[in-house]
Amino acid sequence: MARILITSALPYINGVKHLGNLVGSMLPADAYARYCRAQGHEVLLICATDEHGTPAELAAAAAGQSVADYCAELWAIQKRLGDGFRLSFDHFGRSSSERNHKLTQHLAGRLADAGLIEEREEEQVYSNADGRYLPDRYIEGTCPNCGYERARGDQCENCTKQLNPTDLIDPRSAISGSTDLEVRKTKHLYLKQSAMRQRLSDWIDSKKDWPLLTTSIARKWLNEGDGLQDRGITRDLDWGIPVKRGDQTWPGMQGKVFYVWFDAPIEYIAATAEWADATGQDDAAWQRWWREDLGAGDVRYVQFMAKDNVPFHTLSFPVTIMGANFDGEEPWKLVDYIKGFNWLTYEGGKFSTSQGRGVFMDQALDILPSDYWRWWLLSNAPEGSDSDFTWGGFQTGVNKDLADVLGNFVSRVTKFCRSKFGEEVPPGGEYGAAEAAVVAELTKRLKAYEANWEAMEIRKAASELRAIWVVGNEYLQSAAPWAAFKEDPQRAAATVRFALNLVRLYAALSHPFLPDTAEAMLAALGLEQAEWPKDIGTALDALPPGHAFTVPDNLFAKISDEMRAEMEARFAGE
Ligand code: B3M
Ligand code: ZN
Repeated sequence: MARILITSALPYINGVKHLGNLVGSMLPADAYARYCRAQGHEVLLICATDEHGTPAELAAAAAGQSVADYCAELWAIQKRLGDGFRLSFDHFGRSSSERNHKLTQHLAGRLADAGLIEEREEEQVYSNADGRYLPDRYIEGTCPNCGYERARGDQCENCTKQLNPTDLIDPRSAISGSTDLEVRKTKHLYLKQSAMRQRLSDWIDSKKDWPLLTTSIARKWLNEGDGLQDRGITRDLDWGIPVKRGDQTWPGMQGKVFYVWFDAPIEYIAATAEWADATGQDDAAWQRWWREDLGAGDVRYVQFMAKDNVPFHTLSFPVTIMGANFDGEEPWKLVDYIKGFNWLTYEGGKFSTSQGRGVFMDQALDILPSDYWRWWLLSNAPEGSDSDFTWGGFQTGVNKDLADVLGNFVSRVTKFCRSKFGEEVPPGGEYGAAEAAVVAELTKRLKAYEANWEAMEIRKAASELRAIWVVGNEYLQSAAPWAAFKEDPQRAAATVRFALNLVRLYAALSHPFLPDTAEAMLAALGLEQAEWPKDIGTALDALPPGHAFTVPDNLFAKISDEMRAEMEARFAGE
């Protein structure tokens, strides 16, 4: 039994997230956590809303609310939707929490003590038309690195380079489009990332098992050009965590807040403290996940995120973590494995809130139960490359995998049993060669399925699971108890008993992907849970003759062509 800490990238507060956001971090983190729990590991799954920065301010202004009220409301909405998708977070926190204020200020103080923070007079863009400083991503312009014309002031989304706003060529306000911008002088704190370059580089080199997607992005910014740049970690904004050094004021920093990307990853830790608070535990309870000197030495820490977040998690946040331990007094836990994702596109293009293009989490749950989405999204997760959501592909995935394979199997065996033997696992007959062959095949497939999960190869895990369901269908098809029943009812009884045990096995194995369906399958079998199989033969002997069951409602409804067409039209955008 291991201890596994899992964090999902924190969804930004400004609005309901779309399916691409969901599959890029939160959903796979949940599925992996469910798998790990099923193995008997001690798991802590943490997420939170990322509430600071200009987008939150602007979204609140657009909604005519104070930023605090807006964030509270959107947090509640995101929490409810996460619950709707069965995201099994141990805690869904808020980066605006008191815990994060304190911890961010504390770590900034530690970094200053380490000599890793430097005050610099900075030139910052002020928009006369907008009457405000324009931070980071509210300045658009041409990327100096790759020439992309719509690069943002914090990062170029085309080449992933982290930028400072004044790096942009031909800048304009992303709020008003105005080019009436002036550069004003203002003082800010810089984190001397460059001083940690060698340590970061050695650390990345030591991660032999990390996927190329992750290490190549990190190496790129460590090694290209002048190497790793220092980062401004404060901003001239009202909303955010006030710049303090521990609990002391920071001279010259009055009225400024920390940069959202400085405090957001710290919220992984702070949210764990929020979890301890919410569950009536003391500090030791969260520290044993995060402090190597306080019990986190044996924790394996895994992060899930989309690829544009990778530089912040392989470079910036590790600088905070490593830097804060400059004197060996505060050994915070560094990430052990980063699972990065590419993009999910929508019908060949981008999801867009403003154009109403693509499906967002609230809409998805209004249309179909969460397991339908979970299955398609996870079995098509953008792992090796981008994937594209199409209604046609979704229809095929739901109808073929869920309805025709899993749903059909469960329905056939339970209905047939009820009609011939009643609603109890039938006695009689013996398992023979056909059953032995299924046990042998599933033993092999279970190994592969587990190996895919261990490697966090989610698409491969999904296709292995599908193959495991197919084995049951093919078994039932060729054993054909409906035909055997007349001449050899004992044989039919053994087949049905074996197949009912397969339903139980499938519930256990499907649970990381399909938690509600797994629960419905178990409920039909009168079980509360089914442990993960250690041995297929034993697992398929679990339900004894006489065990009562009920026939569940159809597990999945098929998506019709009419519905597909209607949905295609509804979400196509302007
Ligand atoms: N909030 C993702 C985004 O909105 C960002 C992740 C933070 S993880 C610490 O682009
Ligand atoms: Zn670029």
